[in-house]
Amino acid sequence: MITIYGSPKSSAGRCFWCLEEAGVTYETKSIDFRASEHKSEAFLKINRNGKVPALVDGDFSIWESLAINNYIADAYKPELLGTTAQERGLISQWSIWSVADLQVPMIDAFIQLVFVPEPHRNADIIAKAFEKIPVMLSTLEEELEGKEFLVADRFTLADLNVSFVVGICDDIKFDLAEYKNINEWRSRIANRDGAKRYKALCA
Ligand SMILES: N[C@@H](CCC(=O)N[C@@H](CS)C(=O)NCC(=O)O)C(=O)O
Repeated sequence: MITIYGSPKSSAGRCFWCLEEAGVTYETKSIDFRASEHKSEAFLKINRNGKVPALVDGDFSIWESLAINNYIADAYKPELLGTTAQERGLISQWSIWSVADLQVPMIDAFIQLVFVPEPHRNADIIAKAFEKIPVMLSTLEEELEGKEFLVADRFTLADLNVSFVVGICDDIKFDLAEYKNINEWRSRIANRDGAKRYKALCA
């Protein structure tokens, strides 16, 4: 049995989505941060960093959301990982870019706009984040010109991992109206059964 630790509405969300795309059966264990369950002895045995997501599959455990998604795809739906060395390289490139570059200003803005009460928000952090985000969205917009998906001509982990981060724009109310290719790509992805099942988990 596969167990995923975390909530679909956190950074674990990309792993819940990947499990839905892979069509595997799994159980969910939410972690109570207020009760410091993530620092409990039992959970630290699963992820010594005391963070979610973490996934246990039988007697195997793994943490770090991108690595978890690679594992799920490799074990249960390998086509999500790419079928050639070049596809796998590019899928890895976009997936790493999504967390190492795109996600950084997104999370800066998210923390301020979602977690920090309005009177205490740091306008400078928000302004800097909103300056950086369009530069990276333009890169994505250009890449998607004339393409249905980021790598190959089908949905892969690159689309899942990158669109998961682009989805933060909805939470921070970053206007995507001018990004035609990104919007069409997001609609294409949102129509997938796996994406719909994942969205339902977040409702
Ligand atoms: N790079 C990690 C980030 C994991 C992470 O920061 N998770 C947060 C929840 S979204 C967490 O568990 N925070 C608890 C803590 O830092 O104490 C991943 O993508 O898996």
